[in-house]
Amino acid sequence: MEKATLQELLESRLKDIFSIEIAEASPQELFLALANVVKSCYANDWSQTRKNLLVEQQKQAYYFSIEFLPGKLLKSNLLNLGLLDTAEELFEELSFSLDEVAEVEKDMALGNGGLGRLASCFMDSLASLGLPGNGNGIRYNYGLFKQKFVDGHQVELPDDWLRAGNVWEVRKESKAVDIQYGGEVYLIEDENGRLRPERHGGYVWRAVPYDTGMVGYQNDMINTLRLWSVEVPAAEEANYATIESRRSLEDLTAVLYPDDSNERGKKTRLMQEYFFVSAGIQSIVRYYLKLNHPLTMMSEKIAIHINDTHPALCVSELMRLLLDDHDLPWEQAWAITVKVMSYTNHTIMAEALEKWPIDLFKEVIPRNYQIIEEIDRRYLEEYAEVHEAALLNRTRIIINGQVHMAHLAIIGSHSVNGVAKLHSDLLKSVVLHDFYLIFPERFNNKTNGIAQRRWMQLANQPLSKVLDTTIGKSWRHNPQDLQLLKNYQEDPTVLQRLADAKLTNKQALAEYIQQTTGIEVDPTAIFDVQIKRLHAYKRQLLNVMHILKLYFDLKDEPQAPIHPRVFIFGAKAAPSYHYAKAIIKVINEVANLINHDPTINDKLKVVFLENYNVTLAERIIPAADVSEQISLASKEASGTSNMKLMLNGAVTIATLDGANIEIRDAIGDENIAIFGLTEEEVYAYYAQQNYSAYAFYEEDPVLQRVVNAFIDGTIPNIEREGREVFDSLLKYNDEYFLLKDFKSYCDAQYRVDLAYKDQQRWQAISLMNIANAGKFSADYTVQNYADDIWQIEPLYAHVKEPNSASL
Ligand code: C3B
Repeated sequence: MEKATLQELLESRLKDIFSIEIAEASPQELFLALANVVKSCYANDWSQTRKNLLVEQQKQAYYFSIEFLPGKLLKSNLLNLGLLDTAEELFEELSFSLDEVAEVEKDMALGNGGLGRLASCFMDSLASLGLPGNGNGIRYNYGLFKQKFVDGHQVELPDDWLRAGNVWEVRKESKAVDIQYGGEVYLIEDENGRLRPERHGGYVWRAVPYDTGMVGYQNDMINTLRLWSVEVPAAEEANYATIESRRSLEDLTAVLYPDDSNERGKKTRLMQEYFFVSAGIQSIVRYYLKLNHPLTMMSEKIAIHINDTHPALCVSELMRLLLDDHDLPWEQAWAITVKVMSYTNHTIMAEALEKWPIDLFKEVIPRNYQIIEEIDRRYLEEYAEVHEAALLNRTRIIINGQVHMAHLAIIGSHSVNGVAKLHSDLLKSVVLHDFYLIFPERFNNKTNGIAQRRWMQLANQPLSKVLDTTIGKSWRHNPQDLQLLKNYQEDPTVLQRLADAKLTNKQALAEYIQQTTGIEVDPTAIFDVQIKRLHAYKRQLLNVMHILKLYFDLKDEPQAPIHPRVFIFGAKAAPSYHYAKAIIKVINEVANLINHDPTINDKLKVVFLENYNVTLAERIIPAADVSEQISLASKEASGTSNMKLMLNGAVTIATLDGANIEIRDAIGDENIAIFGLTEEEVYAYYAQQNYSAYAFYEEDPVLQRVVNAFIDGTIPNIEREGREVFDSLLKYNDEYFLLKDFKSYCDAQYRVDLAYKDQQRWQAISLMNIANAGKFSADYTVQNYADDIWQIEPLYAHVKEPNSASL
């Protein structure tokens, strides 16, 4: 599209919506008008995609996830439609900045962290590969809370993202479905001797879908992210006459639960899970019936993915529809279900493996409960002759009055995968070992990936430009073409250009830090970044301990040859996660201490940026020199910020955990700073039960000084929190082995400091990180899901751009 055409469209939208001219428009008005233009640019392709899928009867995948974290969509839609440059030029001509306009958009934060962001990266890749794959989730009125720091403490404020409306969504009233809750269900024998459910009492709520187009990268493919919102069914208006009764209904899709690992026992959460599962499955079956294909062949047209255990009810809900509404015999319904379903596990943390009390299940979804009981009974019966009773009792779905959602998902799916090699191995050998004995063929690995177009081109324009002029533009759809950069490892011009791009990004972040926190940071310092949810196992505390060590080193020897460093944190803690909140307070007070100590001479700065989200990640990641991936080995399933930071040229300090191992394998030991216990060593400690945090503390005076700092008044204002930290390390024997890993972590940090001082070497390492990051594109991950699990194929041929460079 020509610039002039875009301008005309923009002008006419501004007239239509606001009756104003461009010159009078505010960034808000420009955003809305431009977003509407963008939407109209893909409207036709969206309906065409749907039509073609129906005509071609192609198999489609449906990704069920209780979280999606798309972030802002304006620039990514412009990019994918091939309009980004044109829009940028136009706005510049009109003396506006596109960035300022894009800034207005609300960050769509319908997720907590890695799991939700992964779902959104997958949406991008599915569409960009031309693969028919749709998202199914919940349209929360309030996204993940906004984080503020008050006196160093985290305070949570509501994220009212929908207040000004959401320009991208389309309400599809005609596609609404009813969701049944509660009541009593009796099984009555019909004239053919078949047991039929008869429901007494209970209530019905309406699920209304809001669809958002997921725009493929310059290939005319538009998939759909369908998010469901609760409403009063038309026939029941009279029963919801009071504000209170309406509120209690509306509560269902009001808020995203802000704990990313544990929402045990909350009735509304279970109702949410059933809500988007039932709505999604009903709409899929309705669509499938339009194809006039026999139900028994459903797996030829439909793949349903269970993203973590939250949508595990997909299994019992599809069974319910096939049995109760379509009269299929149990065996047929079960065979269909298992072929259609697949499941991803995202964590080995026990608290995240959901279990629900059966009383709650019976109360909320009685018919699903009956079906789950029957699945459980038949499971025990079917495998009784093959496996020992003890094994079956450990793997059955209902154990000790609780429904185990992971068990339901595994028994009801043909594929179970982890999200990095190590994680998938641990599932087989430890966490889900019992299931592996029963269903070895179901287990596989799909290492996570990231959307390189968003995390490079959109987030990091300076670096994208260097890449484009050095190796061509093909990396956008052939991420492995980033390997071409390896040819320039010793090219001083290219290395300098990479360094310049990094500096530009660091200057921009330094400005943001100054504006939002008042802290001055020097862009020539090392920017050392740890951005992720706050969890004990991710060990932000280990990072703090190293910062304290450097602080003491500088106190003892102000001229110590340490390259200046800015430690940057971004992290939200679940509001109920007391210990994580204590760590936030400690980090903020350590920051206060160090940033205000003149004797440190600005050699160290600590910055904790508020309200870490996708948009903030897009600011921080391009400016990072060092990426902190320091979880205790075995605990981080994969991690994805490790991939984003690597792609942007940061050098990683890492334990051999999650995808860090694959990153190390891709770039070689010389381009990453590895430290700490291995997974085998961690498990050896568990087996021998001989870890003594105190022993490490006792023998290392440096460690003693650091650990004592939490309680000896060195860090002001953390009396309670400092004590909690101290006790977690010594009194409760340091669950995540920080004291054991401290020394090797400090050594790795020292190596990083040395490497940075040799800028030529540093830039070459950084280059190798960028060059090898293509492997971790979600395009490849999604292609693997498509080939191995979903068996879906592209609708349109993959559009390729000509590449000016070659190997
Ligand atoms: C996260 C894991 O903690 C990460 O290691 C992983 O990279 C991502 O999922 C994506 O697979 N995770 C999460 O964000 N929320 C959960 N409930 C479980 C895992």
